[in-house]
Amino acid sequence: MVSEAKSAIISKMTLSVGKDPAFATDYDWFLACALAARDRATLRFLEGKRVTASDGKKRVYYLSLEFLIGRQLTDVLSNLSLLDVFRAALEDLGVDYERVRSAEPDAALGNGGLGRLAACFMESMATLGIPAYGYGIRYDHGLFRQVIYDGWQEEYPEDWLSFGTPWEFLRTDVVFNVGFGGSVETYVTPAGITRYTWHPGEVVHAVSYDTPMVGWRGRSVNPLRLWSARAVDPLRLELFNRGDFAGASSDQARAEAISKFLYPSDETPSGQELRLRQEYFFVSASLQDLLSRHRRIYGDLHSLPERAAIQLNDTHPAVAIAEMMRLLLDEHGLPWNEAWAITSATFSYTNHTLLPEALETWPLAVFERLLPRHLQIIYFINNLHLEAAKKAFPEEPELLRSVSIIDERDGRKVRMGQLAFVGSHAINGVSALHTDLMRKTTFRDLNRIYPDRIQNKTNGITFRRWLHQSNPGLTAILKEVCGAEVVDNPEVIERLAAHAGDSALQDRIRAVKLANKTALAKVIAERTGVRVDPAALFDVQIKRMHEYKRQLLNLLETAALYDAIRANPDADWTPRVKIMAGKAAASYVNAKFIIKLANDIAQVVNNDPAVRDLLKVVFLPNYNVSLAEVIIPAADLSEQISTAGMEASGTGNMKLALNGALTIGTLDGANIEIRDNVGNDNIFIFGLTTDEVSYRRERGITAGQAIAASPMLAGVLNAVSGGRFSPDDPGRFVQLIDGLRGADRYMVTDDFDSYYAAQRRVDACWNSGEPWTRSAIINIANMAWFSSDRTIAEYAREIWNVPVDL
Ligand code: NTF
Repeated sequence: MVSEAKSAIISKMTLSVGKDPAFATDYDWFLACALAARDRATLRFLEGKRVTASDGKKRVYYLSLEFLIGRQLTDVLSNLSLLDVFRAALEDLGVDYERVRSAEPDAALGNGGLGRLAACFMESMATLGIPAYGYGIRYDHGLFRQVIYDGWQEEYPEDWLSFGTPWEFLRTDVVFNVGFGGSVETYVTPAGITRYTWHPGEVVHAVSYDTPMVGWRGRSVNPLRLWSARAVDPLRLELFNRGDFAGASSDQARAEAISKFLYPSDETPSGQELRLRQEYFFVSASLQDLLSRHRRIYGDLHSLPERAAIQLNDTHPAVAIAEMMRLLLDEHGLPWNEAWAITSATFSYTNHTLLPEALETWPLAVFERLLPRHLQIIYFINNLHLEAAKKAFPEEPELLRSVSIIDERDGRKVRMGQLAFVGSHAINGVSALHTDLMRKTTFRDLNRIYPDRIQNKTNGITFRRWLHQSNPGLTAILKEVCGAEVVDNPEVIERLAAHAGDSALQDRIRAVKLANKTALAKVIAERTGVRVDPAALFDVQIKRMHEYKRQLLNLLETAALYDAIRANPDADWTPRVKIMAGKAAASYVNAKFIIKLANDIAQVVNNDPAVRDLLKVVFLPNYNVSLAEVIIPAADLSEQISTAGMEASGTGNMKLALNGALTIGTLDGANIEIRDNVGNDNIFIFGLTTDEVSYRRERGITAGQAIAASPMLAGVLNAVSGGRFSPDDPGRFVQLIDGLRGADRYMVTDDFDSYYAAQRRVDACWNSGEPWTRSAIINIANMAWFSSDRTIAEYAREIWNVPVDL
């Protein structure tokens, strides 16, 4: 096996990379290994496609504008059971696998939770043997690279594709035309039926690239099909010949802009026309592709719902509802009722956020200019939908306003959430609380009209990447204590619980954690210059920077703790390292100030000899999947402190608990289900509940009371806004802190005291040593349910109607 791998790698190095192994760089070795690994996935990949077609198996199509994959080499090798073989082969060649692995750039085609969930789901679908296609955009530039300069975030373009990627196959035969703009022609057939033809004013090509997604033990390999935009005519020769070189390629630039870059903000749509072009571009290509596949295999489109399930990952691909109708009506000549029955039986939609500002809408004028025929179809869908609503609730004209796909308030808009809901047979939230809030708030009225549509599918994470690959030390212990089958069946992790009090096991768990923390300490030193003690409590908050996620609450507590230590340096403090990482959308001013505050606090605290090693503060730049893989196994405490009701689920919370971090968190998103699984004694819950948050919001209760009631809070707000951490610019944080003194939309001040108290419970528990490790073990033992295999099995059974054995 090892010698086979060796010759495969050498052969790729020589004949595909074109390098003499003696002169190969780490990146060359990565390419050679990736190509050799891809070969081993490819046969399975082609076989899977053949079998699915010949057996008439139902396919799942996962439409997502984001796939946050990260590096793939270890994932692919490990899922093909080839990791040890390749490592040994490289060693024989005198090459270090770690360096080869690190040479791969992250595929960062996503912003955060939503995109990472899509990547975990692709892996789980392949693992469960579900025939699935992921459809998305092959962005030339993924999420920006974050550099921290003088404490401020700066954004630089990300370049994962500049040298190509060895994982993909270009499909020169799978190219579709995607139209924009133009006009709609109406005509009446001899049979008296009105028909419509769309004449787009502009057409671009969608070219496809397939990346094989390998399931655990290579059970199946599914394609991730990403579309790249190309101009139909790359050069306008008449302009070129006249010497107008820029003009000659302007069509090309306009077309290719579509797949140039990922929009870098989550939770707040950009509202830009280019974004709508991206959405429609990948949706249209994907639907044309899957319809042509269906027709090739089955002939008739009426059987689509039995053979295909299309999942909309949030509203970003929701225009698919209108595009499917257009294709069925205008291109395939189906009557409206049949087209609608096929569409709504095939689509389902996942909602990932209820933040009001995050719900996607498009001004009618923009929509009509870009997609005139789709707007007609949407009007038609809406008329029928409102008729049905009127019939069901004749006494409630108010209801029509809330369920309408067209928002009639200030400036008419198309609401993508309503469109996705109306066109789908199943709509799901991503945690129990979030789904409950969907029913009660945003989709309350739609839920009354279609009471059986909303269901819950609590998120999950793939244990292959987030446990086996990123934490081999812990995985080895689990195999020994729970049995080697643990890597196939996470449920047996539960066996660990019986040994939670075993001091030998506790010592081993602590030793693995310490080794992981030592590795992280090294990364921290390299990237920030700060030296931290691996024996200290590693307190971690890693996620996108957002006010609702309340990094600011964490930082205010840090500032308060710093003062408390200075005031009483000889008390029995718990040495802590506060570790924070995350990107802010480039235009999100407050989030960028919060990054600056983290860095300013770090400057002051880390250079104050009075606190010695009792407190260190670190902001790690450029948070991405690869950095997460180093931080998560090294965390002791997981910060999940969003305002209750605002974090739809969270998935970092699951990764951290699975790796033995205890959670300090609010009763929000999947934190609630984590608490239910690990038990109240093994988690630090604090803060307002969702009901208390809405009570305050309704009554307009603002920060004044909380500040008046808490001298510590008042003190820390004064310190930060008075320039204590920004002596070079004392007024720097006045506005940020004034936001808390005024509306305090995210109730940072209300939760401050309770958070501070919960942190002191954390200290006490940590100082007691043994109970901490016991709790960590109980956390690990009870996280099996959060495997994305479980989540995907639920989607398969309850939404897609696809057989699955789990
Ligand atoms: C995110 N939503 C939510 O904020 C997270 O709570 C959740 O865990 C993930 O989705 C996955 O479901 C988004 O990223 C977005 F874009 F919808 F706002």
